[in-house]
Amino acid sequence: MSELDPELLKRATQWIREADKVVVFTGAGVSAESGIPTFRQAQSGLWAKYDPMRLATVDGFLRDPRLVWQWYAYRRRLVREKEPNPGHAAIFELESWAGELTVITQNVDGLHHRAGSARVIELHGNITRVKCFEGGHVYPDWDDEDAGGGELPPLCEHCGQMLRPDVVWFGEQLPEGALVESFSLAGSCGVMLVVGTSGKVQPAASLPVAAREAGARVIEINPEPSEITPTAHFLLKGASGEVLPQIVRQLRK
Ligand code: BV8
Repeated sequence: MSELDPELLKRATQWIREADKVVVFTGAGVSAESGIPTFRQAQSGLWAKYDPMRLATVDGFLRDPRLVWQWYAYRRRLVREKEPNPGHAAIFELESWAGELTVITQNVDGLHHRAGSARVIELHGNITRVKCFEGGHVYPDWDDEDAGGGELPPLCEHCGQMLRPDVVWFGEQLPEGALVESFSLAGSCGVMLVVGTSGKVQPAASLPVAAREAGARVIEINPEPSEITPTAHFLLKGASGEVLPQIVRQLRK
């Protein structure tokens, strides 16, 4: 385990203690230690030859609905087999020390909910929820086994349209309410922890900038520098499943 600079660790815990409102903004890196590949890691196996950026679009789905549906069914199975990791658990535990803590996540795997976090804003939707193509009918907690071996994608039982994952694809607007609430929290929090994101996807990646501009203390947790690093007060260089538990241990002292 990489030991963190004790000075930075102390500063992080002091800032968290002093903050009335803390936001933890997460990306795919926080789920890496759960065994869920990050968005930009090369896909493995069957999916290695596909580019997520092309599959996670309306055009990609319309071009080959069956393929895109199967990609998401594969990812739903993967997510259901995996568990939250010590990083998710530490974020849940931070709720005991921070005034009001909200998780704003770009991830669609639902692991923050499963780790017990009380307030989670899912900016890009949730892969275990599906909806009909026009979006009117939603099927929470979709089970691919129940769908049986029928045509893929399945059709909506209410309107007959193709079903699709209830996630935000590239080129699609983020859920209005989630976005407004997230920028309001960024503009009013005392501390924003930015965990496991490359900072490449907009508008989510503008949240740390909004927080810094509004006077928040911004701390990044990532094994590598990212596009967020210039915006952060400092980077705690390491895996979130190792760094976050060290912060919680320090807070317990
Ligand atoms: C929008 C759901 C308005 C799907 C996702 C041209 C046309 C249209 C739009 C655009 C355009 N140019 C730019 C845009 C905007 C576009 C965008 O940002 N493109 C980028 C890529 C150039 N954004 C959009 O389209 C958004 N909508 O703008 O609407 C609009 C509408 C029409 C026209 C114009 C504008 C919608 C974006 C949402 C896309 N959906 N997910 C699915 O999952 O299938 S985003 C997807 O990427 C995931 O949610 C993922 O979380 C997210 C961001 O990536 P990261 O989380 O940062 O993951 P990444 O792999 O990149 O990085 C992992 C990091 O973890 C690394 O830094 C690594 O070092 C670190 N790490 C690794 N291990 C660990 C770790 N950290 C800690 N611990 C570890 N152990």
